[in-house]
Amino acid sequence: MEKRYYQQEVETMSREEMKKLQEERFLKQVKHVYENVPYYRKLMNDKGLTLDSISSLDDIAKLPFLTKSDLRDQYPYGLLATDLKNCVRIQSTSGTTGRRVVAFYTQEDIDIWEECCARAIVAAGGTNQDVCHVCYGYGLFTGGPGLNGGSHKVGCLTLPMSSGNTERQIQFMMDLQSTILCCTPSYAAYIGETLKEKGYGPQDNSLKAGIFGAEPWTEEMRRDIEQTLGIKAYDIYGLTETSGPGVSFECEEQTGMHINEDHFYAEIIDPETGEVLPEGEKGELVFTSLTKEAFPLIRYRTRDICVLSRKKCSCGRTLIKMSKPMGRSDDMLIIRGVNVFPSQIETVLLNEGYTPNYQIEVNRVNNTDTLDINVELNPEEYKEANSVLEIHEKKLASAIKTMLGISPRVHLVAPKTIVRSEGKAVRVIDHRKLHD
Ligand code: DLL
Repeated sequence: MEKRYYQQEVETMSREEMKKLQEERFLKQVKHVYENVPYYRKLMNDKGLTLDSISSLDDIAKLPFLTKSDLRDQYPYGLLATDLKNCVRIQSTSGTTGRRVVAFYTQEDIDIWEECCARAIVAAGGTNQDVCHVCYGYGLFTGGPGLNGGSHKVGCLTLPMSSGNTERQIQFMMDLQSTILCCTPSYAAYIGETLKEKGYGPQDNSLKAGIFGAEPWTEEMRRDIEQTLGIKAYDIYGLTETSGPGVSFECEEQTGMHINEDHFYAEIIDPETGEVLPEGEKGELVFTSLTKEAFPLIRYRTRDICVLSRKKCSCGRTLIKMSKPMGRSDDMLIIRGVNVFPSQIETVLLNEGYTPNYQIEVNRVNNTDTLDINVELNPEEYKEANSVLEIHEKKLASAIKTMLGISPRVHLVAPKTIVRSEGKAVRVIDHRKLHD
C-alpha cells in the first residue's frame, strides 16, 4: 500500500526535532496561560512557581495537574485564555447538566483540530476521491463537527448525516456510495446488523474504511464490524476538553493510536500518587495542549488508563502511540456514547424524593447499550397499586433522561431487595465486555 500522510513533515518527524518543537511550543503555552488566565497563575504561584521556574519540557513535572472539577468550577469563562471576541465556537461534553464542560475555540484552534482529524482520515486511506459519511452527533458533541471538518480538509465529499435514523443512513450510504464511515463503534455494528437484516452482504456496499471512537470497544468488536461491513475499522480518540476527536488515531498497523504530539504532549501518571511513569507502564493519561489559543489545558488528567509506546511503526509515522483506553480511574460510564456519572443519577433520585438505595445495570444488547436503574421503595410507597408505580417509574425515567440525555428503564423494587454492601456500595453493574 502506498504510504500517504496528511502532514508528512510532522507525522514522520525525527524524535529530536519533535522534542525541540514540543519544547518551544510548551514554553510559549505556559507563558500564554500564566499571563492570560488568573486561575493558572494562582495554581502555579500556590506551588511556588513563576514563569522563571519553567525553562524546559522536563520542567513540566513541576506544574500542577488540572482536573474536570477545575473545569467545572471555572465554568464558563474562568479558563479562557483569549479575549472572547477572538473565539468563534464552543463545544461541550455530552448529556450532562451539572457537570458540563464548555470548550472554546478560535478559528486557528478549529483549523488545527480539523487538521488532526484530517490526519486520521488519511491514515485510514482517505483521499479526495472518497465519500465520507459522518454519523457522529453534530451540535455540541465534538464527533460530528470534528470529523466533518477533517473530511473537508482532505477534500472528501462529506455527508453530514449526524446520528440516528438508520433507514436514511442506509439509503444515503447506498445511493451516494459512501466509502468511509465515521461513527461510534456500537452504531457501526448496528448499521451492519440492519444491513444484514435487509439482505445486504459486505460486498453490497462501497465502504472501505470506518473511523470509530468516542467509546471503548474490543478487538472482537472490531473483527465483527470489519466482517459485516467488509471494511477496515480504525480507532480514533479524543475528548472535548482537548478539542475533540483526533487527539490520536490509528494507522493501517492497527496497533494503537498515534498521538498528534506536535499539538498534545502526553504523560502517563500513577493515578494514586501523580508520579510520572516511564514509557510502557500502564497509568492515567495526562495531556498538555501545545498550540491551543482559547482553551489551553496544562497537564489535564483524562482519567483514561493507557500505555504509551514509541515502538517503530510500519506506517512510517514517528508519533508516539497510545493503547486503547483500558478503563478509567474514575466512575464515568459511557452509555450510547454519552458520558454518565452515577452521581448524576443519584442526584435525580434524591431530588425526586427516593431512597439512595439504587443500582445501575448497563448491558449491551444487539450492539446497543441498555441502562436499567433499580430503585428501592420504602414499605409505604411499595403498597401503592401497580398502575401507580408504573406512572412513578415513567416520571422518574423522564427526569433522568432530562439530566443525562439518554433514556433509562426504571424499575421501582420492593424494600430491602437491593443487596447492601459491607464496604463501598456497588452502584454499577456493567455487563458489557468493553476491554480486551
Ligand atoms: O468522545 C470525542 C470523540 C468523538 C472521540 C468522536 C472520538 C470520536 P467526550 O464526549 O468528551 O469526547 O468523551 C471523552 O470518551 O475521555 C474516553 O474515556 C472516551 N473515548 C473517546 N474516544 C475513545 C476511544 C469524545 N477511541 C471520553 N476508545 C474519553 C475508548 C474513548 N474510549
